[in-house]
Amino acid sequence: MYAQMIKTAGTGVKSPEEMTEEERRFQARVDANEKIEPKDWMPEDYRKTLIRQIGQHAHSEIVGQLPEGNWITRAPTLERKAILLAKVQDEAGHGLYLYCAAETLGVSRDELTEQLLSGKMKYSSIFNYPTLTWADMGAVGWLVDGAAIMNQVPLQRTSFGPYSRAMIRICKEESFHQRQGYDIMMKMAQGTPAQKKMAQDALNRFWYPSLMMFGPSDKDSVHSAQSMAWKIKMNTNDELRQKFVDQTVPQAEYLGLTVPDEHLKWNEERGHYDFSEPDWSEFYDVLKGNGPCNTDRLNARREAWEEGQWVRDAMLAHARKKAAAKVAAE
Ligand code: FAQ
Repeated sequence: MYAQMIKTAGTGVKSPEEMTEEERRFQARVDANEKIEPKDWMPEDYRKTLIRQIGQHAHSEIVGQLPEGNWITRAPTLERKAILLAKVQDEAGHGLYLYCAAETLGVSRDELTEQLLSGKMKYSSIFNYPTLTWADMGAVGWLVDGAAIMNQVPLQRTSFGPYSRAMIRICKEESFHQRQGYDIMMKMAQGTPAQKKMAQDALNRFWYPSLMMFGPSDKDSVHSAQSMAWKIKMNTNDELRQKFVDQTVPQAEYLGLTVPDEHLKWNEERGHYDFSEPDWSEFYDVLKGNGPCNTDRLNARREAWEEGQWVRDAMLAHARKKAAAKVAAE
């Protein structure tokens, strides 16, 4: 713990001397890789950070259905349609596990949804980009799910039990998603010149937005130091971005496609690729709500929420009726 604290000095992370006895005991449990469970004592900011991250993650899975859902009716074959449908349904399931994990921290799904719709809570920037062609289904599976797995595999070891357990299941499904995306890219890249061009165009448009999924550069990441001290995050944003680039560039080469970065180069000394940073002003602009699809995405979620009100009302009325009948029978 001390090494961690020294490393994060000046980042707002409390030193052991600044902690209360309860906080020291909590940090010792985290350092010993014990899982923190919902009823355990936890610092209020740990709880809030988890609600923010898990809630944002859940919203991403739910909003993330929209760009691919857009192509279900236009998939080129029945088999591709069935696969895409299953993938999009998986994302809905991921959202539900994550909302359940967040609920164990004392926030309701309704509250989280209201915060999403009011713009108080975020979802991943990537889902504010449009999916213009069938090749984009390949790029989303390959790059977006690829980036998601890179981030989520370490989160299987995160300190909060319900989040960690949700991640184990989610990661298994994400790896299938990534493969189906790569398979689409392969078909397109090996297809007609027009299909290969579509695959290249999809890579061109999704490359930098995928790099942005890992969050701002470490120097601008406000939450990383504390989240890593609490093992809510296991790696920094830049570490994961680098791993993603190192893994993905050879995959692009295998497809015969070109990563749209003229500065991309293998650095023998570092044992990593050197690459260009995304345009961070674009990232912050998308976060502010000015991406190409922000308004559409939120409108779609708002409509679904409003149209589903009668279902929630009916289920609540049924639950109340059943509870009243049980009391009457006792
Ligand atoms: N988009 O201090 P940091 C998926 C915000 S799942 C929007 O570095 P942190 C599956 C951040 O919230 C994809 N906002 O923040 C799928 C903070 O603002 P705040 C989602 C972003 O939390 C595939 C501010 O910037 N995955 O794709 C983004 O320590 C295909 C400062 O940043 C997860 O959520 C962004 N990209 O690190 C579904 C994984 N990046 O809240 C369908 C779990 C940063 O103070 C189809 N989350 N911000 O107002 C995490 O690992 C972290 O939350 C990070 C951000 C790494 C995303």
